[in-house]
Order: sequence, then C-alpha cells, then structure tokens
Amino acid sequence: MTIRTDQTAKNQDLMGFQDSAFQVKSSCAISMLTAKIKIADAELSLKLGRSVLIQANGRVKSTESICAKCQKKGFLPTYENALERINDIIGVRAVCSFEDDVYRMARVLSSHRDLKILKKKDYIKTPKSSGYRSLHLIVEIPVYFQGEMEWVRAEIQLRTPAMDFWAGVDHQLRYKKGRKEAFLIGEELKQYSQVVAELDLKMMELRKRIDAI
Ligand code: 0O2
Repeated sequence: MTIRTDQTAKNQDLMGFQDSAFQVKSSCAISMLTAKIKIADAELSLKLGRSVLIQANGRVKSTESICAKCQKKGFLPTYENALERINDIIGVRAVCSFEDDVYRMARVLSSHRDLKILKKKDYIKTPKSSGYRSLHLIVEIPVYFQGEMEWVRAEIQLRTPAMDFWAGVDHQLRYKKGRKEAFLIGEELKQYSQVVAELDLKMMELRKRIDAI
C-alpha cells in the first residue's frame, strides 16, 4: 500500500493542471489575449501617433503556486476548486508607457465584444495595503479546441514601467517574508510606492507638455 503524504495528495488533486488539453487551452488564451493587447496598441498608435505598449507577456501559474494560493485562501486544493475560485491561473501582463495609457488600453479591451470583463480591480486609484499598484481585469475569452468552445478565465494586469519595477522588487521580498529585516524593508518599500506614483504623474504631465508643442 502506498501512503500519500499531504503534499503528494494535494499535487495529485491538482493533476488536471498538467493535462495537455488544459495546457493547450491556456496557451491559446495567452496568445489570443496578447494579440488583442497588440491590436489595441496598434489602434491607439493610429489615434495618438505613438505606441502605448512597452511589452506584453503571459504565463500559466505553476501547480505549486496554485496549491499555495488555495491554502492561503482557505479552500481544499482541488482542480475544480482552483478553476472556480482562482482568477489568475492564466495571467497576462501589459506594461504601458503612462498611467493614462493603462486606462486607454483597458477601455479598448473592454470594448471587444468577444472578451467578457468579469471584474475590474483598480489598484492604481486604490493601492493595496502593501503599496501595490496596477489595474487588473478579470476576463473570459472564448477558446475553440477539439470541436468545443470554452470560455477561459484569465487575469490581465496593466501597469506602467515604474509600477512594474516596484512590483518586481516587492515580489522578491515576498520570498523573505517572516524575517525581521524583511518587515523593515517592506515598510520602506511601501513609501517608495508613493514615490513611484508621483513619478508616474510627473512623467505623464511632461508627456502632455511634449504633446502640446
Ligand atoms: P503571483 O506569484 O504574482 O502570481 P481575488 O481575485 O481578490 O480573489 P487574488 O487573486 O489574490 O484574489 O487577487 P489580487 O490581490 O488582485 O492578486 C492577484 C495578483 O496580483 C497576485 O497574484 C500578484 O501577481 C499581483 N499582486 C497582488 N498584490 C500584490 C502585491 O502586494 N505585490 C505584488 N508584487 N504583486 C501583487 P499572486 O497569486 O498573489 O502572485
């Protein structure tokens, strides 16, 4: 008889995420969302005479991270639970030049009739207590695979380069949470979130002045 350790049991319950059909559908959803972001950028470029998109990329959350997120949210880490309750198993991030470009990009994407916007989380207007700032769209996109259409859920994170830089440093700190030094660094990082917000505003004002020349 094989005795399953807790971790093995959890990972087996999440095996659906290793399934090749799931992987193909996720990768299609990422390609389609990335294409939509690039098309939205092309449309905005025509209107503004400049590109707003700096980069767009996507990823599928690892099974370990899905398992950890289920535990953090306090529900059993099963494939069904995770699919239903975790919005960012599939994630796409678009870095846009300026704060108003982030909202422009969100408006264009929201106008696409084949994209369902389930939720908008504006952590720019209302930053998280950590200091995190970005605009999140929880969406569903239709994916056609093996003769069937499925609405696949994903999270689109829209942010400026400064917000992205801040979030990257904060992400590194996350792995050191619980240590005394990490708490102090976190407090300092929170203050820099305000500095980043001010820099974003100043850069946007400069761009408006350049536009007006
Ligand atoms: P990872 O490793 O980046 O994927 P909810 O939708 O409200 O039920 P959820 O999904 O926790 O719950 O929503 P939330 O808080 O909007 O977070 C979604 C993602 O945003 C996170 O995914 C991070 O990618 C990013 N994020 C949110 N808060 C922070 C933060 O304080 N710092 C940084 N760096 N990123 C943040 P994961 O799965 O937490 O992490």
